[in-house]
Amino acid sequence: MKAAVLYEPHHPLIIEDVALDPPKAGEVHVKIGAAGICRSDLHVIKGEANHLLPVVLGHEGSGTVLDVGQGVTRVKPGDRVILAFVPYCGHCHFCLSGRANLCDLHGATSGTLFDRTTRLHKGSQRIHHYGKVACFAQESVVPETGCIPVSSDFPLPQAALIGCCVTTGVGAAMYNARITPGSAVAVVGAGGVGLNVIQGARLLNAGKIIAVDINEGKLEFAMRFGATHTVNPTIQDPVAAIKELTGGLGADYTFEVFGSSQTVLTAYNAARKGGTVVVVGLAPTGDNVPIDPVALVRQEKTLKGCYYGSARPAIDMPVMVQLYRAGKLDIDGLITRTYKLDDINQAYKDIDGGDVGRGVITQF
Ligand code: COD
Ligand code: ZN
Repeated sequence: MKAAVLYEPHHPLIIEDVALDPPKAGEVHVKIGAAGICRSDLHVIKGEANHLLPVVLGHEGSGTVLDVGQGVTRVKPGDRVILAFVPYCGHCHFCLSGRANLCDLHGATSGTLFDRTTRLHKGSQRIHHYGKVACFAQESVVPETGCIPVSSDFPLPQAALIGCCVTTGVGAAMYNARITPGSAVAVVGAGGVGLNVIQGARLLNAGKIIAVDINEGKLEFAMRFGATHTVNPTIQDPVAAIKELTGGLGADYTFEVFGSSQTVLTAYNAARKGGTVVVVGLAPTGDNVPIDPVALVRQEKTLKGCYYGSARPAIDMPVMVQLYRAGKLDIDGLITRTYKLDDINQAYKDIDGGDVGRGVITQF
């Protein structure tokens, strides 16, 4: 089957035929229907995040079950599924305490399936699976717990986006920050994930929602998803601007949704005393944020990380499906470009070049 393989950072993905072994026990063979273009894959392509290579990237996917391995009960051939990039083992401390997004076994087996082997290979060369999803391919084999069933009339591109940007962004607002009505919120980075933090804040009845981005087009686009104010750090000091918009206090909740020490610091400094700073982006490996520990104490700020929207995919993705169906989450409007798998390198140039919204691969 055809897949897009990354052999080396800073090099284009190679579209080629690779072998995909049948699913083992507890695994599911899926025909990929849609795959979103997310900056996290770009972090690996650019060498900003380390990953075992070669790898089939793509962690925002949906598809149809082709066949299942031994003992699989959650899905059957023909089912439509959202693919979760943190499937859970169900046995570790974190799974058992209701934080399946932090599953230990998933973290310890990064790049492979749970049994530490890959189903993907080319001759004798093993090819890794990004996020145990590897959806930049015609087909994939994924853990059963990474399959979240949706009804067969649910659109595949929208299902794919629930697999990453919607759940990561809305979840950061809803499950991690738990924004209270009337709050002032600032979101640094209004890309695919940031727009979903913004619409999550709108859903939770935030008072002010300030979008911060260096790209004017992204700021205009953010107004459609609920931003009430915009700030462009290339034109004004973002911290001063956020303070001015919040009566000199700073925001109750700030979110960092790009992935750099600079934007983390902006989010941190723009939060008011007692405010909450939620970091969603992964800064490049080795990057450090200079935070004054004395001010942290005196100002009682809360600085938190948020992975996968602090969501429990099996429980919370069906909530995203319901909110979309009820017209409370706009996923259609997020999808601004569609691509063929063959055009994946162009798709990554487009996200890096600053195109608004989300691109989705719909032809494999
Ligand atoms: N100030 C404000 N905005 C900025 C700045 C800046 N200095 N620099 C860039 N931006 C903006 C860009 O213009 C862009 O609009 C936005 O930041 C980033 O948007 P996208 O669409 O390029 O990126 P996303 O939304 O697809 O991904 C953002 C993440 C933070 C999720 C991603 O980069 C990341 O770090 N992922 C790792 C964390 C994670 O959970 N990964 C797993 C699945 S995503
Ligand atoms: Zn993503």
